[in-house]
Amino acid sequence: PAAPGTELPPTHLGPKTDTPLPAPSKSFNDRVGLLRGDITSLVVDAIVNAANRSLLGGGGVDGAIHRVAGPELYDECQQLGGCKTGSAKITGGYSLPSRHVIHAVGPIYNHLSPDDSERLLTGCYTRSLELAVEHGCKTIAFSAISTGVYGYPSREAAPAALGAIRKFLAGPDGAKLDKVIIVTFEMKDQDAYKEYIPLYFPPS
Ligand code: AR6
Repeated sequence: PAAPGTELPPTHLGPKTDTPLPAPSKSFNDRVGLLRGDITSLVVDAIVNAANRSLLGGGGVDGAIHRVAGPELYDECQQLGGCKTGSAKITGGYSLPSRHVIHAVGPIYNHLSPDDSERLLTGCYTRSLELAVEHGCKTIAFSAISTGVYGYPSREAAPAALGAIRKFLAGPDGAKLDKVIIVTFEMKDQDAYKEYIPLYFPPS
């Protein structure tokens, strides 16, 4: 069993319906957790969507989030005027159990140099964390931005994401967040995070 204090707080996570949510696999310290499952079922202050520049929906996790949130999410997204790659915008969560959705636009891996991709992916994580704090969020759950249709290799995306999260948590606003949850869907991303989380967030 995990050491006391390393479990995800049960009040912050739970299935929306009676579909069982997989148990948190492991939390590597008290503020960063890894979970494999459907991000649309999480009861958190904000979930982070892997969107595109139009912010008007699509496939993958974006499609799943819009399906569960309902048409009001699309209506709000239409007012936002899109979003630049490497940045993010925030909306309400509507019929989702999460209070907000942060729509981050990751890089399309093959369109850019690895350095530019990394800079833009890092920007998605940093901007999402800033937006969460600006809106009073204490708990935030990230999808594995760009690792699906956008083709970012999971073993390169995980360290970029973790580096940005660690830098933010160590920075001036880091204490404002109680929990950052990384939500994976496919084993390749779960495996990458299992490998890298202990390096970026060593167990205390
Ligand atoms: N919960 C959590 N993660 C999920 C879920 C889910 N329900 N469904 C998929 N994933 P992708 P991208 C994971 O392709 O690569 C869309 O069409 C998935 O396994 O959704 O950033 C947008 O509109 C992967 O690890 O996003 C854009 O056009 C991760 O979510 C484009 O795809 C991201 O995969 C963005 O591509």
